[in-house]
Amino acid sequence: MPDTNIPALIAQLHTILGPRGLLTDAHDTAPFAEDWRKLFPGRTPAVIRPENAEELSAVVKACMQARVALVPQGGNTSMVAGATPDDSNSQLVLSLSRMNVVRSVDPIDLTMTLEAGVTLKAAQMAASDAGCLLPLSISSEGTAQIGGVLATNAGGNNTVRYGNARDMVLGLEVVLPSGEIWNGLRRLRKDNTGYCLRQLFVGSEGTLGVITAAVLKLAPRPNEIELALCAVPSAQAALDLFTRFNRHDPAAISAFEYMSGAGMAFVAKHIPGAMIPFEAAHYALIELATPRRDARLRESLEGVLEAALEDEIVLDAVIAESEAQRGALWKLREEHAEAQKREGASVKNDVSVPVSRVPELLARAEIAAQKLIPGMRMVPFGHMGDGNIHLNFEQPEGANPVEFLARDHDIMDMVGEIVRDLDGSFSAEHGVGRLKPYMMPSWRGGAELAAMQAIKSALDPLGLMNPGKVLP
Ligand code: 2HG
Ligand code: ZN
Repeated sequence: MPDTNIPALIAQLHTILGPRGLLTDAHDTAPFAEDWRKLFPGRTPAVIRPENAEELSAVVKACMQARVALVPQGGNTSMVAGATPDDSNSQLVLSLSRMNVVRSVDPIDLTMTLEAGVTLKAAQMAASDAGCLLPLSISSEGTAQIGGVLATNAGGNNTVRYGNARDMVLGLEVVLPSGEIWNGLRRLRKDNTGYCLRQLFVGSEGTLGVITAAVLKLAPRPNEIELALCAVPSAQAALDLFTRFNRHDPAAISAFEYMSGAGMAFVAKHIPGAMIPFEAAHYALIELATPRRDARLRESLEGVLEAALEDEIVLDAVIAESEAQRGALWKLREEHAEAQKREGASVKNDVSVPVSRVPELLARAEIAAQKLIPGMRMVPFGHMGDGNIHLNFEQPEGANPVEFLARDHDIMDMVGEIVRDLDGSFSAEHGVGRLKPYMMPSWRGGAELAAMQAIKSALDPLGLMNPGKVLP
């Protein structure tokens, strides 16, 4: 007979976890119940903070017995409300933040083994200390944790060269919805032994189990890095510039990002210390990197940019002269989300299209947007080298934010129609979360969604792992 008595369950969890492992005071639990964008305010009776996989296993078994749902959470930086509970006050949050040990870094194998609660930034630093590079970089890396980064298959700024989080995973440890621990922390480059379970959990957004540790693939740490910010006359020119760098030396490109004048203006307005070198309607940020010390990336960069300036594909350019200047230029790009949040209400569209179709996407979206809501401000930015644009819309100046946000599905559907026509995806890197399951039937319906649902029922027959996320 299931026991849905939450106070009794919490008393049981208290015994398993001890006082440090459980938060129940409303003041302490509130930050875990609200998503970063504040789209879906939730409530939870408790936040579970296990110290290791064994504790977590016991917790999952107790919750299963009591038929109480769990919402796994890393750094709580989801853009699609994928890691927060609903407002029923009946789902428990599972925070992995106490499991934060980097267990080893191996510079010969080029791997690192670490626990889910390590922040991405701390993981990058541990890799760097060992002469290696963890080539995954996202705007929220100071807060985002490895478990969440993997569970959502994060993409970010270096995907153009190294792929998404998925491409870095060699092994995983997962606590399954049954409470069993699967130890798949293998660090093999080749391991062809049946279904690739680890890839099933990567991108499952906590709906199939809880990632507790991982083995990640590293790269050698770069010794030469060059970064340029360019003003370009159009999105098409940004694409042409990308093509030129690609033809020159694709192996050197570690990032190729696009920004608009609108987004840069928000950064200038809202982010203290942001210095925009020149005003433009469109920008490209290009990073080249290599572990070689004799690659003369600076010459390469200058050569391509000089030709592009001559052909008026680039209007102006600045090259970072130091690590500090590199940091300052990257900040202009990475603070876009924060600046947009401070400007007011916005509707985000994390979409991807074939790289060659990005300019058409932007042109068509601008026209359709003005038809739908005159005065709505398009703020496109993102990972142009991957065809992944954050095609975000800010409320018209002075508009009522609540009324604007009430139109979110209209805006997302307007963008979706264009993206579908361009053979793109409605979620490139942020995932589906709680915001977008309604889109799954029309985008992934039929055999694909049925297979996903079959996998979900096989692993989580009671539907207690992150319910309401991903699947409709
Ligand atoms: C980024 O690339 C993040 O900065 C956030 O993916 C994008 O705010 C967004 O839409
Ligand atoms: Zn992004």
